[in-house]
Amino acid sequence: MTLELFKFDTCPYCQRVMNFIEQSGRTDIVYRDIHEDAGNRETLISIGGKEQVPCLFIDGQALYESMDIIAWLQEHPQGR
Ligand SMILES: N[C@@H](CCC(=O)N[C@@H](CS)C(=O)NCC(=O)O)C(=O)O
Repeated sequence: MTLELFKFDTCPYCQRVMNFIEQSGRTDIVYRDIHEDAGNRETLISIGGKEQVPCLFIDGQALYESMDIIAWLQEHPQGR
């Protein structure tokens, strides 16, 4: 399963998700910063349909909303 988190670092909702990821110790999520790389922003908009972050791509499918992302990650621990 491929997990990619579209984010930027000063976004408090992104921080919430990234803090959760860090605390849970999981290492299976690739970060895609939309401010550091315009290509990431374009990918987010073209696939997700809007520029909002955080957005977790789960095998290329977009999941928005920080609390929904955290809930999904809790339900899908790394390596299971
Ligand atoms: N309810 C959302 C709020 C996310 C949000 O407002 N993100 C801001 C950045 S801090 C954003 O992407 N704004 C641009 C937009 O919504 O198009 C969440 O919890 O994830």
